[in-house]
Amino acid sequence: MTLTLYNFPQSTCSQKVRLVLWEKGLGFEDRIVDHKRREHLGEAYLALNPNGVVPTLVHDDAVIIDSSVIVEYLDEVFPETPMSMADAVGRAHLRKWLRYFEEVPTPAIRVPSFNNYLVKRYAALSDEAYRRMADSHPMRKHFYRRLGKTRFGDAETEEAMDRLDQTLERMETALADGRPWLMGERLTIADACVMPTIDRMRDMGFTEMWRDSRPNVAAWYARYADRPAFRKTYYKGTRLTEIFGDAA
Ligand SMILES: N[C@@H](CCC(=O)N[C@@H](CS)C(=O)NCC(=O)O)C(=O)O
Repeated sequence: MTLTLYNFPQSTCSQKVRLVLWEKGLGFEDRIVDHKRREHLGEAYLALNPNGVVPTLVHDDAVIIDSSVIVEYLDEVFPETPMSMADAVGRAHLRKWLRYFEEVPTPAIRVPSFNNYLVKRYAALSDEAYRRMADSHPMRKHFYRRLGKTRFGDAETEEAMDRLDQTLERMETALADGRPWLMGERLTIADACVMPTIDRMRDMGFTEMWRDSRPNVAAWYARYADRPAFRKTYYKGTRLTEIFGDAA
């Protein structure tokens, strides 16, 4: 049995999957995709993942794409150390979190990440080269066009921060009454799917959004950060501040 994860060290979507692989004790080949060389947009990678994004999991001959799909797949195929719920109602509630994360915080976190750090990658490009870069993305063309080489507009930035704030508020409520994890006593893929967003916020200096005002979220972060799977996922070089230095 072989598992290969094509991923970027700093990508939140990749971090979701690494958290789950490590938590479940699954050995995998950590195949770093070379962003600088645009490997994720090359023919060989697009044959695996036509969306031109990471992560992609290859399990023996099966190619599985999309981080939330991958973590559900891993939990189904490798049921030891379960990270889902035993009953159908519990699984429905868990999936409700996954869909919410995909709809609300996952797109939102990209906005400050690009505004403050990732946009630096494109500063040296001419407008024409930037346009070509944007248009080469099968799934992110319009995203890069909106980013426009500098930053997203104020309205989009404010909306993103509001969405992140709502996510923290929902988490704070779900973690009330001493519940250690979003689904209660068990650490599930729901926790793994939102952790990279919260960790990215921490990395970008947004901790004041929960440090004093949302103690359940603060305790949840500290609890998760103490796990071996977390430390293995966030090895040196996986945070934006380590790569890009000060905010743009
Ligand atoms: N829905 C996809 C989204 C994946 C995604 O957006 N990946 C980003 C990194 S987090 C990416 O590969 N971006 C490539 C680029 O912007 O060039 C998933 O969850 O796997």
